[in-house]
Order: sequence, then structure tokens, then C-alpha cells
Amino acid sequence: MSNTETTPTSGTGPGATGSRTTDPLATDLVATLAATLDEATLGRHTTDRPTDTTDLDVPTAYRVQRAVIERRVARGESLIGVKMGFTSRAKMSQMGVDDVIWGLLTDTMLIEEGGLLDRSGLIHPRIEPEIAFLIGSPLSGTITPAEAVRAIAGVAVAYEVLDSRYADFDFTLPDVIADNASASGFGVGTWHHPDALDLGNLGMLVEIDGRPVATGSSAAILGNPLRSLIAAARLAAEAGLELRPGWVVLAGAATAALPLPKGAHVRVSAAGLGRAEVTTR
Ligand code: OOG
Ligand code: MG
Repeated sequence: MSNTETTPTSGTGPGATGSRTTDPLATDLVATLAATLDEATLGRHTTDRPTDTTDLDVPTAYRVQRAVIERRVARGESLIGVKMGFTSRAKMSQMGVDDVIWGLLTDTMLIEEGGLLDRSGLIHPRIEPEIAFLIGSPLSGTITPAEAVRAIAGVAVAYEVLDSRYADFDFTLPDVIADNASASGFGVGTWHHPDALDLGNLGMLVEIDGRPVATGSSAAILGNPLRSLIAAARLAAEAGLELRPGWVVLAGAATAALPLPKGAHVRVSAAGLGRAEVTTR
């Protein structure tokens, strides 16, 4: 499918190959690692970290991530957006990494608002509160905050369900990039008009079964989630992609992620944006 194909570019970002000629050994490694990670997701089991046995670098890890998504697209899924990772200190220190990364979102990852999530389909899921953007016009490359704002069709409170394919969520940066930034699922509340509020400091809350379990602020996301959207546009250009109208951009978690238990009702809210809810079984 054309929207997952890239023109390789130089640099270190998601589309970078690291060299102009594609190394056949690396190509083989990319396909093998992608198959292993994809099969771990389908089989609901963990797998070894690639960096334990290979010297996987960041550009090659992004090629693995893309190959994982291409396998999913070949099964009928479609690309519907991107998720930013490690855009907050809370997440960087929880996971022990310190670089902003991205992962790709497909339609089967979207959890219906207020819907049910069958936890038995997952390995060891976690949930985290996020801000989501709905893209209204194409974005790619270096953009100003004003350009970012103009391209937004909506903003919403959201949650992300993470499910690392590595034991104990223990990984290095290339490992987690190859594993599509631990993406598993996400849900989005009601879209709001982007002009309606200043996104720079919205109080955010996670409740499980009515009990507050985490509080934070949208300021935790790079000082303002808008900066995460600007970073997403930059990464899109590096990957030879554009953020397309109708796509969702998850800006990254405002707090550390929480274990997602079975039989739980989770509500994530942000001041002025309402809430997003999911029940697990
Ligand atoms: C990696 C994904 C990080 C975020 O919002 O910072 C992420 C992980 O924590 O396993 O999604
Ligand atoms: Mg996240």
C-alpha cells in the first residue's frame, strides 16, 4: 500500500537508511526482526531484545518498525496516524531513555470511545493519558507553531494502551523503536475546536474504577503538546511521509504509564477537553 512506502532519506530519523546503498544483510535482519516482533504481537508473548544479539541502530530500527506495519497493512490494516513517544520527562525517566521517537497507528488499534478492551489479547498492557490531534491539512517538514495550529482540525483528550513485546518493558532506544514504540491501542474523547483553549497547561487526570491514580498537566508534553505535533511533522519528513488529513497524532503521555488491570474502568480527563473512557475485561 502506497502510504507505507518511503523514499529513503539520509539522516537518523524514521526514514533514514544510514547509507545510500541498502545493505542486503541489514535488509535480511530487518525482515527477520519484523517477523519476530509481529508474531510476538499476534501470539501475545514477549520476545528477545534485538540489541542483545545485534548492533541494531536507530535508522535500522525504524526500518524494522516500518516492516512490522507493512506486514499489518498486508493483512488489511490501514495507517491512520502516528504516536509520539518520550515527549515527557515522566516517560523518559520511567523508561530510562531520553530521545523523542514515534510509532505508527493502524485502524485496528483504535478503541471505540467508552468501549471494551479484551485484555487477554495483550501481554502486559499499560495505560497512559495523552493529548491527541486530528490533522486537517497535510503536514510534513519544519513547521512553525502557527502552521501547526492551522493544520489541526481537532484536539481531544486521549489514552494510549502500551504493550511492549519485551519482558518487563525493558529495552534500549533501538529496541523500542523496532517494536513500534510499544503501540497497542488508543482511544480518543470528543474532538474540540483547536482555538477553544490554550493547550499549554491543562490539568490531566487518570481514574481507575473511580479512584484517581495519576495526575499531570499537558505542559509535561514538551512544554506544550503543540511542540509534539511540530516534532511529528519533522519526523514525517524524515520518514518520507506526511501527516494526512484525518490522521490522529498522539502527542505522548503526560504521566508515567500505569498497569492496566482486567475488569477495570479507566477514565482519562483533561480540563476543557472532557474525557475518554475504556473498560477492560
Ligand atoms: C514506549 C512508548 C512511549 C509515550 O507516550 O511516551 C510513549 C513505552 O513507554 O513503552 O508512548
Ligand atoms: Mg504514549
